Amino acid sequence: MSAGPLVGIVMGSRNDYAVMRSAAEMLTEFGVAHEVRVVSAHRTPDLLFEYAETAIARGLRVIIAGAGGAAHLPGMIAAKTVVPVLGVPIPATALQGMDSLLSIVQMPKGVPVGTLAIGSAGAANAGLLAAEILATTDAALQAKLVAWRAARRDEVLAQVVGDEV
Ligand code: RP5
Repeated sequence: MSAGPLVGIVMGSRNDYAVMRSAAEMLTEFGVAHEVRVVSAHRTPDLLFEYAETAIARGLRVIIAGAGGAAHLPGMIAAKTVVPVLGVPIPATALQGMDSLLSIVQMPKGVPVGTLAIGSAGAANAGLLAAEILATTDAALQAKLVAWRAARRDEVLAQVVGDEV
């Protein structure tokens, strides 16, 4: 495995981290090397270009991009690299992330962004999906993912709901 981060987690504002930490926590749970950066499409556009343009050379295999509002960050990163980009809509405005979801999911044909659910569930799933992508070439990681799923199954099977007579 590469010594550097395999997954880049970026977000438009440090305020997005309250949501995006769920992606980082998932990657930490699976021992996937990752980095976390604030990269804003409209506040730091030059950094955005540099981040995307150097992603392959730095060994990034997946980029998770979270953004609120008009949420152009995931699409702009995808426009500048062929590293797979997973987009997470952040509920940061009065529209509670619907604006971000529609911005991210409606990428024109030719520049894909894999779009997750709004908020923490989407961020966690982005982390899981990034691990699953890496696991296609990493049998040990794949085994961890299978074990994790089995543990979730067992939790549900052990649940008792209400009284039975
Ligand atoms: C977007 O605008 C960010 O992704 C964030 O969700 C939203 C608001 O940013 P802040 O004003 O909270 O920094 O760029």
